[in-house]
Amino acid sequence: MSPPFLTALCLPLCLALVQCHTAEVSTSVEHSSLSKKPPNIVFIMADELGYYELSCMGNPNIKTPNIDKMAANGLRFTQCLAGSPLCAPTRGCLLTGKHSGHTSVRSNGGGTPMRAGEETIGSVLKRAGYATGGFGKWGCGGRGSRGVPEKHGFDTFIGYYDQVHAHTYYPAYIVNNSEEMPLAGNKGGSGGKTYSHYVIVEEAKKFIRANQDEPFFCYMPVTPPHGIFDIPDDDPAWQIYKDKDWPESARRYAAMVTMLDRQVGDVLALLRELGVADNTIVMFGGDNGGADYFKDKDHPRGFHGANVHPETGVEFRGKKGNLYEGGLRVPMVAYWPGQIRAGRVSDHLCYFPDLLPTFAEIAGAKAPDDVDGLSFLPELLGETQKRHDYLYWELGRQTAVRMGSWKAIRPRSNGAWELYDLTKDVSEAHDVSAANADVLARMKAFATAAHVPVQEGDWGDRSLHEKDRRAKGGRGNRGRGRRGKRGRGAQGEVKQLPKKGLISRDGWKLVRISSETISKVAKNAIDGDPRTHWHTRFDQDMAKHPHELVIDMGAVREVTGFVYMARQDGGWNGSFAKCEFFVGDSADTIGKGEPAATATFGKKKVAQTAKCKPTKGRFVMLRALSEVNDGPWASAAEFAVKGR
Ligand SMILES: [Ca+2]
Ligand SMILES: [Ca+2]
Repeated sequence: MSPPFLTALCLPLCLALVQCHTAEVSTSVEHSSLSKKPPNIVFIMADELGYYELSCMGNPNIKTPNIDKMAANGLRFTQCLAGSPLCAPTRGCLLTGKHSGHTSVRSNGGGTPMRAGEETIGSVLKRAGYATGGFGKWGCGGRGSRGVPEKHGFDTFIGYYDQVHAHTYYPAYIVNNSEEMPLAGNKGGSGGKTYSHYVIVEEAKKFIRANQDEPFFCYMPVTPPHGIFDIPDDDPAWQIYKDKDWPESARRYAAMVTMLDRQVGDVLALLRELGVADNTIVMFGGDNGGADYFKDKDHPRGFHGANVHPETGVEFRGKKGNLYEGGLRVPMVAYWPGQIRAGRVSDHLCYFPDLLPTFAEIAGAKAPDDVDGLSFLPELLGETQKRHDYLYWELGRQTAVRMGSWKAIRPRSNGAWELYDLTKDVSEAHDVSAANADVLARMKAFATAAHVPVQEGDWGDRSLHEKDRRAKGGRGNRGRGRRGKRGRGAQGEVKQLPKKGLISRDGWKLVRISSETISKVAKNAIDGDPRTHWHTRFDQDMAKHPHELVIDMGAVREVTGFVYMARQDGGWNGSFAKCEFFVGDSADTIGKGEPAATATFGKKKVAQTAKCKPTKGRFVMLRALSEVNDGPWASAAEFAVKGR
C-alpha cells in the first residue's frame, strides 16, 4: 500500500541517494524508487469556511474555480470532520493527531498552550528531514508560552499566535517565530495599508520557493474568511461581489473566499513553476463547521447556506461551536497528480487527528504511539483503508461519539444522550436512542474511555501575549476605515461614560452572572475603564441569550435609566442589541416581572441610555436578549445606572 518513495526511504544512505537524484526528478507520474525525494505536503485551511460554501458543492453565491479544479482532478471527502467546532481546539487536534479527549488545547481562549515537548505534524516531519513552515493562525500557544510553533517542530511560523490578534487584518505587526514583524501603515481594527493575509500568503510562497530542493511541509491555517470581514477594495475578488444586492458583510465574506481560492491557484501554479507539483500533495479544507453567518428572515441558516445542501435543502443541524454535524462537517479536498485518481469523491469517515498519521506515512516517518488518528493515505491512493472503531469529540459540556453511521451526542454534561443514524438522518432530527439502547451503551463506553482530564501547557510571561491581543484593536492609534474613512472606536479615542447623572458604582457587588470567560470577567463592566469588557462565554450551555447580570448597589436608590457602552477595541462581536433592565428589592426575584426599561442598542461606541420612570430598589438587572451580529454571546465595556 505504500507508494514507491517509501521503499526508497527504507534504504540505508537514502538521504544521500535522494539528494544525488534531486536533479533528475521528472514530472512524469512514474516513480523510480530512488529518483524521488519524499513528497512535499501543503495543507491550506480556511478559517470558518462551511461545507457547502464552495462552488463545486453547488453554492450559488460563492465562486471557487481553483478549488473546484483541485477537487475535479483530485479527491473530495464528504465525511471529513473537524477536530473540534472551534478554532483553537480544532488546530490542537490537527497538529497533534489526538482527539479532543486527549489534547492539551481544549478551550478556545486563543493562546492556550500545548504542553512542552508535545509532538506535532511539524516535529514529526522535521525529524524526517522536512523543512517545516507555518503561515496563518497558530492558536495553540501565545507568545511567551511553551506552546509556540518554533518549540513544536516548525522552522518558521509567520502570522498570528493568538486568535484575538487575528481578529484584525490590519495589525501593526504579525509574529515571526515569536518576534514582531511590522506591517507598514497599520493601526489595527479595519484601519491600515498592509493587508496581513497578503503578507502571510507571500511568505508561504517564499518558503516553498526557498525549500524547493528539500522535502517541505507548508502549513497554511490562514484566517479568511473569518471576521472582521475585510478585504481590500482593489482586490480582484471584491470586484466580483461589490455590486451584489447583499448585505455588505455577506459580500465581503464571499470575496474573501474567492480571494483565497485565487491564492490556492497561485500556490498550485508555483509548484508547477518549480517543477515539484507531481511530488506534492496539496490539501485544502475548512477548520470547523460553518457559522451560518449573516442570517435574516429569508436566510435563516445564514446568507450563503454554509450548512444547507443547495439543491435538496437538507440541512446539517447546528453550526460552528457545537458537536452536531453543522459544527463538524468541513470541506476537504486532496490533490496529488499521479497518486490520487482524478475526480474521486470519498465517503471515508475521517477527522483532524488523522492528518498527522497520514502526513507521517506520506513522509515515511513514524507517528507517535499515542495518536488517536488513523492514516488515510490508503484511501487517497485507492487502496484498502482501515476504519476507525470510533471517533470522539468533547467541547466544554458537550460530548459526541461517532461509530460508523451512528452518532451519539450529549449536548450538555449530565444531560441525556441522543442517538442518530446519519445514513437515514443526516440532519440529526430523529433521536433513536430508545430503540437502540445497546448501540448507545457501546458508544457511551467509548466516550468514557476517551476522556482524560485536560492538562494545558505552561505559560511563561504573558506580557507579549497580552500585547498581541491588544494589537488587534490598534491601541493608541486612530484607525482608517476600509473605505478610506476614519475608523471609529479605535483605541486612543476611547469613549467615556457621561460624567453627570450616574449613581456611584463604589461598593457595587455582582450578585449573579449568567456567563463569563476566564479573562473577560463581568467586573470589567463596572470597573470604570471603557477599555476593559465583560465577554460572555462562547460555549454550548452559555451560547444562547439571555445573558444576565444582577448587581447589588449596596443601598436603595432611585433609578431613572441604564447606560451601556459597547466594547472599545474596534470589534463589534458581542455588542448588545435588544436588552431589558430591571430594578428590584431582592436578587432572587429580580427579572421576574415587567422590565423597568427596554432598549435596542445600535453599533455605537458612545454610551447609550435606556430611560425609565423613577423606580426605587437596591438591585438592578441587565438582561441582553440579542447581539448586533446575531451572535450568541454578548459583551459590555461599561454598564452604569442613572439616578440618585
Ligand atoms: Ca475557525
Ligand atoms: Ca470596563
